[in-house]
Amino acid sequence: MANAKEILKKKMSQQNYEKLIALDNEKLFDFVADAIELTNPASVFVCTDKPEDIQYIRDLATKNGEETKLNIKGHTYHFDSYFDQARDPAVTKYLLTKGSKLEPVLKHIEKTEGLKELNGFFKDSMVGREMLIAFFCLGPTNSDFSISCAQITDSPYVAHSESILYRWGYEQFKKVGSGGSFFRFLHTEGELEGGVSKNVDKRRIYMDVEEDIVYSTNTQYAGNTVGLKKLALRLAINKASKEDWLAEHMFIMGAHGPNGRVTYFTGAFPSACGKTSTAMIPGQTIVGDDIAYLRKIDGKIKCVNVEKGVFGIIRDVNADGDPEIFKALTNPGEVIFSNILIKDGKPYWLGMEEDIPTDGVNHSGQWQAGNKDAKGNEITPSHKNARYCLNISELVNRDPKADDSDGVEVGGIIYGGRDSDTWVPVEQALDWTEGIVAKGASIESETTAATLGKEGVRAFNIMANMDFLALPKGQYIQNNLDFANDIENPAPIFSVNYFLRGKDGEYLNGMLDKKIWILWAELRVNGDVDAILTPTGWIPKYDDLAKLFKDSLNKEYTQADYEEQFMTRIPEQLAKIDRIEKIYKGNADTPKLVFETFVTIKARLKDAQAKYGDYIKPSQFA
Ligand code: SPV
Ligand code: MN
Repeated sequence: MANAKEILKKKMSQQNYEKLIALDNEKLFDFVADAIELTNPASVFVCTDKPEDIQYIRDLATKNGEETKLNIKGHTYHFDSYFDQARDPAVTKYLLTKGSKLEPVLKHIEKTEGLKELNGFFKDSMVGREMLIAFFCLGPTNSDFSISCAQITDSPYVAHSESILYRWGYEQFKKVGSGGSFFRFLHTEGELEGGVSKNVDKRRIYMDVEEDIVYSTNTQYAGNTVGLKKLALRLAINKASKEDWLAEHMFIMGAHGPNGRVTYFTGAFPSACGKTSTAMIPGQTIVGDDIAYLRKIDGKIKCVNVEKGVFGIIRDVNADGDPEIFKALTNPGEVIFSNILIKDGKPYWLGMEEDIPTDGVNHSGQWQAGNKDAKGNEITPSHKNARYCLNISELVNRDPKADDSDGVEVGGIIYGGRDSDTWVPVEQALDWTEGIVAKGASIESETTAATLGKEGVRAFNIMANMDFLALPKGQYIQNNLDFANDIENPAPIFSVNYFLRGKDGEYLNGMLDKKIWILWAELRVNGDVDAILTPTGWIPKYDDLAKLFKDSLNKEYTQADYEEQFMTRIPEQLAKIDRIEKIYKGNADTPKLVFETFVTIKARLKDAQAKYGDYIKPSQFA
């Protein structure tokens, strides 16, 4: 656009104009000028990395009512509309030009049509409001991993959340150079009623992977609006595929082994399946809890946390189960609570293990115990997907390398899901290929409140990244398989399952047992313990687990518990592989190696079945 600068000058104060112009990037100027023309804001604010600019955003969020201060210093809360409580896959689509190769595999809308629809929603959407332009960096700044981002939004809550969750990126943006590549996000919360998006039926989240732009409208829920989170993950998966690295829905944590040894693990689980609590296991250290980039550097797999904060599920966070987070949530520091119950300036949530008042204010408005919604469903005091947003630097268990621009070396990779009857609590895949195919690419999980729709339905979720795949599944698996090609000793891959149930339907493990599985994996990675070979991988020996339970949790772990938990369940394993194979057979570009791997594992399972029967104790393999 030839006159972008004129448009900017007309709408912006001298000071804000100068902040933008200092970035010397025509593509950015065009993006902003187009957005100004379309949305017609009353004013424009450019946020640099200066603390006073970030403070301006914070203050604006409370001034415009999107956030309200709580009793504890630095704490605020925010409500999303009753109908805007989770990511909405139904209206999250890719903008694709007709004939694009991605059409058959991605939920999409034709680009011209989609842009036209968006224009209708964005047109004059910021009249009377201040447009915020903020810059952040995905991954640490000054790093091979860094991706610069420009976010335009009329929601100070969104910009404030981003300032907690992402490294500030105004200075980093100067490195993009004139016209270079960066991610762009345009968001409007649309018309508001009582401070929340009114027209959530017109919520749209459209992504353009050709231009690296995401548009989001008529929604406030962070998973739909915070551009750098799951929206950028989709752009990054696409970019990574072209550049031979990986963008994953993974935590990163430091597992602390004997003699001060720290081994880093990345792990992918579907939403609300224990990813954050694994990153937060007591006695270990957290690098990140949600999104990781993995790159090969000097023959090693390195990873970084894309974020610097946690947007975590608050349900069941309490002093016993999650002491570090609970401490941060109950002491001064910067925290945004969303969709919890408020009474007398104090937040309450399900599972906090304190008495919850029988009335207060929540995402439904004035609330009383027993209230029902229009569909007759009981309204819980806090929403099941209610969240907290805080900076990892608020946590005492932050890993010292959390912001290291070189990343940390991946010692092991973990895949898990909500599985009541098949996988054992922890198991090491025989090699990289089996890890990628039979663990990561075979994740199934019972659905949760993190996305709209029915809960508790078993759903296939490749690498826990299914919701965010911006490329064909087969190509994504191939990228994962190929990733280790030129690595001498690729990190061992493990599966975990925290949700195994016994015959009576009760969970077989306690919340804290995950610590043992991770510490066992740490010992395995470093060659400190032997394991038992089963048809699906290596499982722990009883004595090693008993020692870990005793030393780390001061718990007696019985042989009987071990045998039930680590039993190989042949019929369930075979049925699972059949389900997964069927999915991949219906997928045009599945690599042959996927099917070959399943054939091999099935043959091993059937051999074992012929020898030992359907349900096999670990000792029978030993
Ligand atoms: C998830 O649902 O996986 C999250 C929260 O991490 S969201 O921002 O909604 O993606
Ligand atoms: Mn997530």
